[in-house]
Amino acid sequence: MSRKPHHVIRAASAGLLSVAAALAVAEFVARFTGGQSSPVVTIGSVAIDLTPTPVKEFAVRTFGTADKAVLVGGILLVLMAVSAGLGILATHQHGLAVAAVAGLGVLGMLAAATRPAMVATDLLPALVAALVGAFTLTALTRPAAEVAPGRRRALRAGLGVVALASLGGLATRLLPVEPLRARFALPRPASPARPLPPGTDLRIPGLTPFTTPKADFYRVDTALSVPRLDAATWTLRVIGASTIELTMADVLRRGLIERDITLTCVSNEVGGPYASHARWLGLPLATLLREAGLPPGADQLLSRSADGWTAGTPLATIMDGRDAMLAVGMNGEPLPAERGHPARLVVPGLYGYVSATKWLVELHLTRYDRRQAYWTERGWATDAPIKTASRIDVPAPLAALRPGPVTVAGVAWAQHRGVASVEVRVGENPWQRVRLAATPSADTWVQWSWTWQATPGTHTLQVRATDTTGRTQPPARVPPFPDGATGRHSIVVTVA
Ligand SMILES: Nc1nc2c(c(=O)[nH]1)N[C@H]1C(S)=C(S)[C@@H](COP(=O)(O)O)O[C@H]1N2
Ligand SMILES: [Mo]
Repeated sequence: MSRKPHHVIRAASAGLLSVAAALAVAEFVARFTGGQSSPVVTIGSVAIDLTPTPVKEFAVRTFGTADKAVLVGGILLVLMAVSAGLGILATHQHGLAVAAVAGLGVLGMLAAATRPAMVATDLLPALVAALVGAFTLTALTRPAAEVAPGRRRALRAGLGVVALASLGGLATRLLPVEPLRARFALPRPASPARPLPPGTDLRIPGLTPFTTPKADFYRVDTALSVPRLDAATWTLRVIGASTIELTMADVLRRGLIERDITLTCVSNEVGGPYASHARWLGLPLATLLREAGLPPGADQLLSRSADGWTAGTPLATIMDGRDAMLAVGMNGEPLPAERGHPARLVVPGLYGYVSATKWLVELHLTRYDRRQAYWTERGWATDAPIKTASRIDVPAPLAALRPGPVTVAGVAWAQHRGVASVEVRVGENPWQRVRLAATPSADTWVQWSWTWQATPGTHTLQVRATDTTGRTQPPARVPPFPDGATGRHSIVVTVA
């Protein structure tokens, strides 16, 4: 082909600019229609839902909590490549290229239309993106000879408008998100948590604190854009033998309980970070479900989030006397937006994907043979009690230590059964029982510590916990899919 490189670069830039302007204006519109309607978010959400489980596992393992940023970055990269290509196409197949840019916008509309919680206005950002993209590409790449001078001026004015709107769109991305409306006051619990027993937190440098600081609490969910529900207009539908509907005032009026409960994600690898602790305030779930009435044959509580995500919890577990709750408070405050404001489920002893629905809007008493939840549809286990786990936090892996006394410490958990003992082993030496810190209940993790008389050399330190049913963590390493990882955490250190 005889085209000069700078022509190609100009054409590619025109394509890039058109799609960038389209996306920026879409962001501006999404500022009004809600973050969930941004085309990058809807396309990303479709990608998340369609991604095969092993790939998702790989993403969580490799990128951790940055998985969402990586996904959005990937989508933007693909879009950039496609739009540069369309810009080049426009120099010889003008109409086709413009149609293709508009087609990208239509794809965005399709993505928005397939979101479970979509409303008609969610289509607007992608629709506007399609129009802006097609117009901008036309204005930038139409051969000058074809355009009458008067039209040319109009095109230029139009481009100016698009440029301004794009700047506006970029600015809205940089603005901080608005705070949650109606930050209701939490009532005093009818049944308060007992104060943490003395010695619950050993406060050893490097050891995971007993109560997780707000900023460090692990976050795992499929929401690319955090749903921002208004507690003042929020309602919860409970579908049982009868259907009842509650407002936040209805929830807060009932007797609330306050409990210490440690959450854990099924995707946590041996030694991984996806467990965190908080003090939760909420309505006992069993009371609420009895109020709606348990339909005969119901064995599953299917809970639904405002963004369409679902979890299935065994009804028998919820009703067995444990502190399963509809939580509205966390560490003395209303739930933060990313924790499910204004209400979520918390069920001690079960992994989050079968128990901890955030942005909760519906509870449905049903049967496992009738309805499946989000992750069980994707092959994860129907029943998922948290497996016993233990982790070494200090010393750090590959630490260089001096001979003599060394503090070894970490956490262990076996929610609702409780941790009975933790043992540590250096190399092939006998297992040593370590000191367990105090805990408020069996529904939390426990800190442990041990003083090791370190001798020169390279050593492997290994940990294992035994729960109160007498079962010790098995040595076999299994990955998280489909019902949680097993295996023993170990670290290597050198003493010189
Ligand atoms: N709406 C909604 N709730 C959800 C999820 C989700 O993807 N969407 N993920 C669940 C999973 S897998 C876990 S482990 C917990 C994590 O809760 P956290 O993010 O508050 O730590 O939330 C659960 N609740
Ligand atoms: Mo999870």
